[in-house]
Amino acid sequence: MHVILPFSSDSVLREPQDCLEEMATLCHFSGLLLRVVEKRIVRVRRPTAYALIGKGHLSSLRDLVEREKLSVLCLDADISSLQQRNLERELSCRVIDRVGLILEIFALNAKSQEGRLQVSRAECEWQRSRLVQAWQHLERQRGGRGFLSGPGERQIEIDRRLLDKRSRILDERIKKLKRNRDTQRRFRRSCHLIALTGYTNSGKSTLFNRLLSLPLSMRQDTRKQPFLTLDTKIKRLRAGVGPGHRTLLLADTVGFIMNLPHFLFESFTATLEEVVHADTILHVRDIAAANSGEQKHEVLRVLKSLGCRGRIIEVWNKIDALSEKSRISTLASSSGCEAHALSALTGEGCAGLQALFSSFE
Ligand SMILES: Nc1nc2c(ncn2[C@@H]2O[C@H](COP(=O)(O)OP(=O)(O)OP(=O)(O)O)[C@@H](O)[C@H]2O)c(=O)[nH]1
Ligand SMILES: [Mg+2]
Repeated sequence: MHVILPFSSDSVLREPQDCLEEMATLCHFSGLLLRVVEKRIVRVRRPTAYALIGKGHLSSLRDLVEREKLSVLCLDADISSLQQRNLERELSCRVIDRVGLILEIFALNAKSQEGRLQVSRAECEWQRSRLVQAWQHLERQRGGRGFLSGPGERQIEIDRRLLDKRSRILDERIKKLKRNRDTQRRFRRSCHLIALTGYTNSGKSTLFNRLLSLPLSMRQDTRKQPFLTLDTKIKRLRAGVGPGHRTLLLADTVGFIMNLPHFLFESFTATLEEVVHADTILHVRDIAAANSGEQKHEVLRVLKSLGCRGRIIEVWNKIDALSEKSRISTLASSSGCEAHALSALTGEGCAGLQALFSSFE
């Protein structure tokens, strides 16, 4: 049995309820066979170095774990490995944080060699980011050999060196694969590259399949799961008809989610390079999602931080899932924003987007 505990402070702009639902989804698809038995919002005003939460919260959680016989506790918070250890000792159950869950999903969905290497690289960076806080308590202690360093400082150095070594090995292997990718990209340079990007589950892969009219065996997987697509897939796309038709390239890429730590993007630079180098970025939005606007801003923030230079065109997907009233208003506002409102699932509105492709240089 499991429980979810998003921690939210007053400074956090997101709705706690949205965070809870998102954590429940992440738990469900983590591959850890978690069954959510309770979702609870615990407000942490002053995080503690020991276990993030104070004595009062710890004691009420201890009661809950005992009463429900919980085996795992998932937190919507970044915790150091020291805080994790302390929480696990205090509560007598396993503790996993949000990034830990996301990494579990990444590991589950990484199919290619490059994808798996990038996930391992991200795991190294994650461990390293948690190390810094984990040994702070020992760093303050003096003693042992050396003049300035305490035992914590030596331990953190050992751990860091081990992680550095592993990161270097992974980097070398990723670099080798990247060279192949660069060669392929040089061959493709003459073709206009369109990258499908957007929030996870917005319908990028469904649109990819639709625009390419791929046969069943070659379609991208589009089950309703976060981060199902981890490896970039590129296919030729024919725009226009007759002898004057053009050949473009269409790329399906990894999706984004709120507040992903930057190291995760850094570990996935090889995959995200296609987005960075794209001539046109189709920003696929789930226009029926309750927090669609919030998702848009997160995606734009990430695209900016990646240094994307391509022209961004918005695609308002899932119009079939809207009520008749919001559908009419969405269609009206889409033309004002030069966005393409469509349904990748039913095909409605896709012809307008395909017609636009013929004008791409
Ligand atoms: N109702 C509706 N559902 C859609 C539409 N497009 C996609 N979906 C559904 O949304 C879910 C996610 O679709 P995907 O195409 O896998 O989304 P994605 O953006 O590629 O997701 P990740 O690769 O996991 O980031 C699936 O259950 C799709 O069937 C649409 O136009 N309408
Ligand atoms: Mg996908």
